[in-house]
Amino acid sequence: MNLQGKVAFITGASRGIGAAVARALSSEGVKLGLASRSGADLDLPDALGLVCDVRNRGQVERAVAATVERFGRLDICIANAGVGSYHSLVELSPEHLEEMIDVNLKGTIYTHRAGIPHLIASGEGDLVTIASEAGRRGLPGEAVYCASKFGQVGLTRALDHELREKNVRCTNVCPGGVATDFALADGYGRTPDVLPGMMSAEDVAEIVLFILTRPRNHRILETAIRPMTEASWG
Ligand code: NJP
Repeated sequence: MNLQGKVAFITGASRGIGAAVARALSSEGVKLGLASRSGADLDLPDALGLVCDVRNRGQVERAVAATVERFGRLDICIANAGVGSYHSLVELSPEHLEEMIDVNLKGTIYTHRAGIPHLIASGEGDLVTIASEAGRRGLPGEAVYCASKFGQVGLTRALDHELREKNVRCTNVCPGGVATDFALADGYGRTPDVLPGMMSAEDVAEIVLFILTRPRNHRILETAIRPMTEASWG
């Protein structure tokens, strides 16, 4: 399916997976609303950089509205912004606990809630959540991250029921380790020692492009992607 002229809104688009998805969509002729706290537009053509903290529902609503105002429609809504912090539940700082729930879970709810009316109006909508393998399995030291990612997965699965008959396709993307700042951040992301085997952000962006370019007679509900260096956890 050709994406030329479609309009997408992406959160966490300033770097990592979000930026790679933005570049991949731009190369297919998609116009972009790119939301992040830094508001980078990545110097892409037909891209609107939007300063937006997804923890703030009003900012998310205004960023989606600005995208629609600029480009006249919204066909694709991608909730990607996310943070991770890995400790046992009792050792996890209250600040990181709140941040993971607020950014990963509430931010995704706010993003899709703001995008959905426009996706329905488009007549051919796509809603994508960048979740995680941690949204499919419980992982040690990741209780709150898993809780936030299971929440994203549940949200998107439920939205599939609400939106299928309105021709909006809803997809969870569940990667394992991806070599981004998220993975590199010392003591905050996943361990850097497994980086050489990790996937690239561009690998994930290719999957997203594949999902969005399927013929409209079917939809991909979930993709689980893992580097060859990671076990599949059963
Ligand atoms: O992370 P990173 P990834 N409001 O750190 C933005 C999931 N995932 O690309 O605000 C708005 O490179 C931040 O921009 P800025 C992961 O859970 C990853 O790896 O300017 N935006 C930046 O653009 C997440 O959901 C791995 O600082 C906020 C972006 O988010 C998604 O993939 C594995 C924000 C983060 O870029 C993208 O992560 C996996 C806020 N409050 C799932 N806070 C992995 N990398 O290994 C942050 O299973 N951002």
